[in-house]
Amino acid sequence: EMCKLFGSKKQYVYRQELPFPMFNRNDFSIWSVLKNCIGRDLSNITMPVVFNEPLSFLQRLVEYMEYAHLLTKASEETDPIIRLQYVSAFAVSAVSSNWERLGKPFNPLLGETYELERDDFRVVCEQVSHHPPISAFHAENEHHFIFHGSIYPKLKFWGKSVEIQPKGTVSVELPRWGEAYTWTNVNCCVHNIIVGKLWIEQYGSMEIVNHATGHTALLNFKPAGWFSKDLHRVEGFILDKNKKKLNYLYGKWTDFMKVTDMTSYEEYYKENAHKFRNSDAKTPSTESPVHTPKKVLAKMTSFKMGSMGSSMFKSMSQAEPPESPGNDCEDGEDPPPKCDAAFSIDIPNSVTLWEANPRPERTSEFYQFTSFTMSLNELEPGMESRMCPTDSRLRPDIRKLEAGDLDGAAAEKARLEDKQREARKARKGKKGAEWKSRWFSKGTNTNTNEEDWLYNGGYWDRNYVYDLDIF
Ligand code: CLR
Repeated sequence: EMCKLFGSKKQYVYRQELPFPMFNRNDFSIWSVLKNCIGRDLSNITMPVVFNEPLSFLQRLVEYMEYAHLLTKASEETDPIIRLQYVSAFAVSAVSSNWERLGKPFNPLLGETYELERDDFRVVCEQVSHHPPISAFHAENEHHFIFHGSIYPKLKFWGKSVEIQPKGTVSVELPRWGEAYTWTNVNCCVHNIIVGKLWIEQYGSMEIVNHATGHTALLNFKPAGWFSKDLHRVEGFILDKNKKKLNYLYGKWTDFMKVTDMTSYEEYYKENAHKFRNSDAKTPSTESPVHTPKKVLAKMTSFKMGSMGSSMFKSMSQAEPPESPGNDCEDGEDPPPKCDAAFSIDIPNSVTLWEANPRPERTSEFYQFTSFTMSLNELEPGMESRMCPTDSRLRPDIRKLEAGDLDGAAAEKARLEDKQREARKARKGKKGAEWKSRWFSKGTNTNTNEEDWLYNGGYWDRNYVYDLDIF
């Protein structure tokens, strides 16, 4: 079941701003909320609304689609190596909107849905599980691609940082070529929970597999480490099924991806070895997040924040150097590394696969949203009458935060979460009342043999007659 494209939408200009700028968070301490959660899974923790951004996590997932045209491009290429280059560029572009995004999206309610129709794709999402929180999505383009997956974001608090592991596989299918590609997104880390400026990092390796041909793209999202040269950098290779390197891919997840041939790559690094020397010598490990030594943690938890300034933490942990080398300086604050603008990698014979759109003018007043993100909670004309009644756009708490009503948002959020708890209680022990997702079913991803949530179809028939009342 593929979609009809909607020519009529072409005229519509999506909003570039939100109705109300975000609140200043300086008077609120994330640490005071999280200090009792060290080592715990934060996936379902309730935080004050001031730390939220006016989006549901389902909408945040649809940010994967901003550069969906790259999948159409992939489908239009006749060479499987070039197709994989574009799919890889898409995989990187899909996480580009996370740059400087430090708001927490609202946890979707069980049964919440979200849809988005654009000229070149349409996508439907559903919150299919609450414990653990799992969000499933299915996007399609009539001629070119299907993109689907289910994500369980696992948040772990390590003291100084929150590490986020987006568990779950995502898949791209190119029906024209009978190909399926799969990968898992890299982890991200929010630094400086206790003191300093929050900043976000994505790091680790990502393997994109073409299951039909055995080609893979092996990408490394580099940790910022101590050298600004590596900040946001992604690099890797396209390999054939015998692991022979065919192309070199490089770029930044915030910015662009390029590809070049192996000869140009080898020559460039030979000739420019001096430029890379120090970062080769001391690249910190990518394996573990920023762990705070146990001794320091023990002190921190028994320590009362508030009257005493946060600088106390700094001197305290400085007095207690880590026993083992971690991946940072362990002095309580990791300043967000600055990008070395003078440093660039420009390899001859490169082709640009993807370039990020500039952020809109007033992005910093609006949660650092991209232009695409600005429109995700927009009620487009005529939408209300055709929309599914469980759509995220109808959530009153998100709508209130967007409109600048912080107290109203907090009250609505509490009400909705309460309502969800009551509904769960009412189902408990009742035969035949078990929760059942509507648009997705639990199944096996035939490419990876892992558990996945697969689209049942039917959403776009727009026959929304059921009595689910979650708002
Ligand atoms: C990153 C890209 C992945 C999917 C994914 C899952 C969870 C998201 C994460 C992304 C981005 C960062 C995120 C996280 C959930 C909470 C966290 C939004 C989209 C925010 C930044 C945490 C803020 C709260 C702390 C400051 C305490 O493919």
